[in-house]
Amino acid sequence: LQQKGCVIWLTGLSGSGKSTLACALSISLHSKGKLTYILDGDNIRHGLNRDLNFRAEDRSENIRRIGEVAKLLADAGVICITSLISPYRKDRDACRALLPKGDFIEVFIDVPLDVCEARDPKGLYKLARAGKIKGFTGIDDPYEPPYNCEIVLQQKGNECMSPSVTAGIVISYL
Ligand code: GGZ
Repeated sequence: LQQKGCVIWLTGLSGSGKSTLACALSISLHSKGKLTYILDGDNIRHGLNRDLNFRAEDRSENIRRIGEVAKLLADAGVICITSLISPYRKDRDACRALLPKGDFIEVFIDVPLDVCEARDPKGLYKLARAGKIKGFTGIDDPYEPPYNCEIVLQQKGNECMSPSVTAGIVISYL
């Protein structure tokens, strides 16, 4: 296997399209013969991180562990794609610091809150607005956008960004 590993770190609100982009990226990279692996917060919270909740310290620990796993995969030559809200800048920066310069590609999926909330694929925003979920990112918990990330995918207006287009932007960066 002749492949250099790296971490593509997707960050953004719930419903911004991180998982969809992760899948599109993975499929496209596979078609180019690349080995990839997706670490998705929602899945990993059922296994490795099932002891963690959504309080600030638990989110930080969730991100720290996934950052460490991503580093191991990248060391093994895998293109590791992470799909986590990862709302706190300091946690993302700590994961970046685990990797050699250039091997951590932070991608901000910049979709306005009102658009994510209108999509509400799992009905979680509705529950959060009703006070049935406390500490929901964007509603009553913060999201800190990156200052200096490698790629910003910015959605303007209500027109959905096509995952094949956004995946293409990330792949041309690579
Ligand atoms: C944010 C929550 C919460 C709260 C449950 N806040 O859109 P989803 O459903 O499928 O993805 C969200 C997922 C967030 O997990 P992460 O591991 O990515 O979060 S973090 O990086 O902050 O650790 C959402 C669901 O879990 N979910 N409660 N309170 N998202």
